[in-house]
Amino acid sequence: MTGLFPEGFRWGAATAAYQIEGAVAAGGRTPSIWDTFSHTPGAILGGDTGDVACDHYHRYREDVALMAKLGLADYRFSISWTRVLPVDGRSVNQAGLDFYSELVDELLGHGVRPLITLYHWDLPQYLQDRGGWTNRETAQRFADFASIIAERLGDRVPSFTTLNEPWCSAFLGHASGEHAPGLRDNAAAFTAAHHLLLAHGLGVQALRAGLPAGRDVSITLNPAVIRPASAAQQDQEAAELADLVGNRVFLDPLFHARLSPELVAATASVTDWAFVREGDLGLISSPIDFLGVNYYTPAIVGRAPVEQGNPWPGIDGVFAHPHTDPQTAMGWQVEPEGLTNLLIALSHERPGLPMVVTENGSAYPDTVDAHGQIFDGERSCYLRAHVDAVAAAIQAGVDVRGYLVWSLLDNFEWAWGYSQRFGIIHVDFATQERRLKESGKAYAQIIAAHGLGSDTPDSSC
Ligand code: IFM
Repeated sequence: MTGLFPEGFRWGAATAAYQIEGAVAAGGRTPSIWDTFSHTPGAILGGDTGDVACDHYHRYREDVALMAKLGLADYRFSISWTRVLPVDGRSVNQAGLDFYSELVDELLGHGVRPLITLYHWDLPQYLQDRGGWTNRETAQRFADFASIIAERLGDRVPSFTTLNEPWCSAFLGHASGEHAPGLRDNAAAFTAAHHLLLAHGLGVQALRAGLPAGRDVSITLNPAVIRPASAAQQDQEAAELADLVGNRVFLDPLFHARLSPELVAATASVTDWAFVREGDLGLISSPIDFLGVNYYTPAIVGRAPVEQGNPWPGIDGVFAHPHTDPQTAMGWQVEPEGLTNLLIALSHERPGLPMVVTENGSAYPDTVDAHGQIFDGERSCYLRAHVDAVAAAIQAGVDVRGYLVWSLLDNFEWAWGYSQRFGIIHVDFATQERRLKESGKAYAQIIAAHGLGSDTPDSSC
């Protein structure tokens, strides 16, 4: 497909602070919940931590030069909250701000537009010590943080995202315990989900108040593309429940200023939703400029537990089933049409709201050959197929404004540690050497052709 991407469509790449920065004690930074969690024995595969990660904190100039070489128009990164507010959430740490300010200048100097995500999961540990996202006060603290970033970086940064994938923060962090802070408490997960949304709403207000005119404000979700494991009634029911807990929990407050009555009924034995106060839903549904959409794979769910299937976080009696081939190294089914369908469905959810694919990518076990080359054909194929899927959504009339590949660099993949490589740039974690993978070259061609042009052959896909 070619010629299907509108003129202003933007190509980029995404990362997150804890996954790449390292330098966890540099410049006055203090621990976040991910520092604590990754140092908890048994929490992370191989005992890995983000202590060093890609050492991007010290190597950002090299990384920005690579972005420019790829031809990226946009670079989405997140801010480490405890670099900027290391102690009490109020005294600003100039050294932390300087790092991001210099990064922004470096990007602009290379013609790459900086897109900031305020919260990509690394809550200050000092806030977790007071209840974290189960404490309503955390939402206000987030808004304070948003004001500071708007004031200090808003002069040069055109686009701000409040939260990345609040489903993961709420449900992987508080229900399944796979992510920091590692709780297994369904009630806490719903409380956290609401306070994250409240943080978003207060954050939107703070950003609008502190930013110059013309800046974009958004949130990034990872809506679940859910399919029942079979046509059986009980699996259909499982899919409906997973949709409530995976999607409606965020979409209804954000886009319809209401709680889903079906969700409230389905969770009646877990929570009474008393943490939702008057005025909250109005704040949460504050207008945004675009919706960030992250997509990797569909979710197949059923009522019966299956071998290698995990319980669906947040609700009892629903199980995620293992995926069928083709799969990535994460065991995630490759299904590009899931992205097309998701974008179409979201365009009906909130007609007129533009979207940006803020993350999409794949992990494969790369090898570096004797010449230092990484032939990651599967990743290139995944990339092409998903770019095509975005083109199909645009052709169907969806207003998609950009595509950001996950990820720029191989990095710390949360509970999976360094075992999973998502980068289009290979990182040797022993030497920190960066090498452009074949998929990186393929992406550079896609960017140069503004889509899948004739100079981006399908190779062996
Ligand atoms: O690495 C993560 C990222 O931090 C959030 N979205 C999904 C990616 C792959 O798991």
